[in-house]
Amino acid sequence: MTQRKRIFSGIQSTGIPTLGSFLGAISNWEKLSAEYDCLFCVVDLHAITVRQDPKELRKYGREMLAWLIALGLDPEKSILYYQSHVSAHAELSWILNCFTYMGELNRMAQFKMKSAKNEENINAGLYSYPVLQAADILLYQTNMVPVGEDQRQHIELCRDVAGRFNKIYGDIFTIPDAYIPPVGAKIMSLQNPTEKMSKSDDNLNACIYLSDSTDTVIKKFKRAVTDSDNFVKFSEEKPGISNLLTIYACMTGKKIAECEATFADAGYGAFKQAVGEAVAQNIAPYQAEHARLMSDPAELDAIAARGAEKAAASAEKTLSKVKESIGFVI
Ligand code: AQP
Repeated sequence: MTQRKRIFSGIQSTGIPTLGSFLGAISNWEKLSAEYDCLFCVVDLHAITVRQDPKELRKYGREMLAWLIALGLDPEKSILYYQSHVSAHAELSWILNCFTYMGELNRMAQFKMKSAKNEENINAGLYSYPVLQAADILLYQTNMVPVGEDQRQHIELCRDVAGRFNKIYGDIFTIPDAYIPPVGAKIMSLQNPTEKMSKSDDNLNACIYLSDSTDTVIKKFKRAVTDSDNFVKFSEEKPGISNLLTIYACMTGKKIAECEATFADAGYGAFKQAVGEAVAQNIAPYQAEHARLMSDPAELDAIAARGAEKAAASAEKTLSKVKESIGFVI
């Protein structure tokens, strides 16, 4: 029997997931979970690289797990768990820190962006975030990592570190490939379409949260920043309209050119209304399922505990190989 290939991916418990993380990552996790052996992780260790309120962090952790299930990840088929429940992540991260160069980390775009936003708290964790991410992935002998475009650079670094380690110690880690979707890999802010839509954006209008009501979704799309020529066309010079076209294409399963044709004579008002309605309609059933799951936190905790147990057993195998190869007394 041939073994199924393995997928790992994670999402931070820093808030309610956005339309960006849904289209760039989670919707693909759901599709891929039918044919791969999958682990999906709420990466709460990553979340604390930015200061978090303890109550909120715990609340968003459970909420995120509930979102993953509501969005179609089946805990009977995929392993779902919290990163902090499997200590091997932190352990391998330390080891890989010793195989990652500061020059490599200095080049990471996310570190530059996040440290510019958090000048008062540029901590070592924020700097070595990609090393922990590499540990997350490599612990499970992952073949493929489905992520949004913003994570491409981190996956490249993970591959480099794994390759370096293997060169010294033999074939310890599987070298993973990134899976970046052809459409929807970078959903942009509705208020600044040259920046990524981000769940921790201070401007609530910039972001569609999966929990937003139909009215809120439609209002946010109506207020979306575009340009003034009133022509619905995908182009580099029209980042706002191009972003809305991408969202509409993902929501309806149509090609961008088809969407352009549909709205060729419509004007921006009608186009924005249609995008808002398509998104609201699409996310409503997930919201109902999320509310149902959140009404039973004990069951969510039990799912996470079962997931962590399976993940830890798998992680331990890689960690033992790593420790043995390095020369730790075992
Ligand atoms: N706007 C986006 N478009 C496409 N993909 C996106 N992802 C996030 N935003 C977009 C993808 O979602 C996965 C989980 O991301 P994350 O929440 O762990 O971290 P992030 O990329 O830092 O997302 P945020 O929303 O910007 O979080 P905060 O505000 O806490 O930093 C990843 O695969 C990511 O590519």
